[in-house]
Amino acid sequence: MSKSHSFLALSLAAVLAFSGQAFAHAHLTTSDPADKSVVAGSPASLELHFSEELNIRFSGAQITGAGMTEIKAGEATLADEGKTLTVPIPTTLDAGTYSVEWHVLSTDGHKTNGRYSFTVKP
Ligand SMILES: [Cu+2]
Repeated sequence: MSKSHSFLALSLAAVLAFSGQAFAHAHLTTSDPADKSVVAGSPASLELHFSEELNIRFSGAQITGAGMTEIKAGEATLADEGKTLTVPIPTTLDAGTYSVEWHVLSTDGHKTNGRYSFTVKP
């Protein structure tokens, strides 16, 4: 490979890496309850706001309470042009810390996942 060719290859790789970060995957931008927040009372639902439109068939969130107890959530729906994932919480959450593990498929075909937590005040 000549010098100019390897430079071109490097530039292309840099451009791809940058565009991948900027446009590609659905990133969690904000949520309600927010990460590490303390809320008064049990939330009726989770709202997760993403940077990209999601495919609902392959997107969801799992809520886990103290002692790894699984919280049964309702059926997730999309709003806000497919960028907001709403997960109903039909049960009343006791005081304590809950973790939310989300996984989504954006409409560009990329999967992302993550985790955050919030606390329900006694
Ligand atoms: Cu992507």
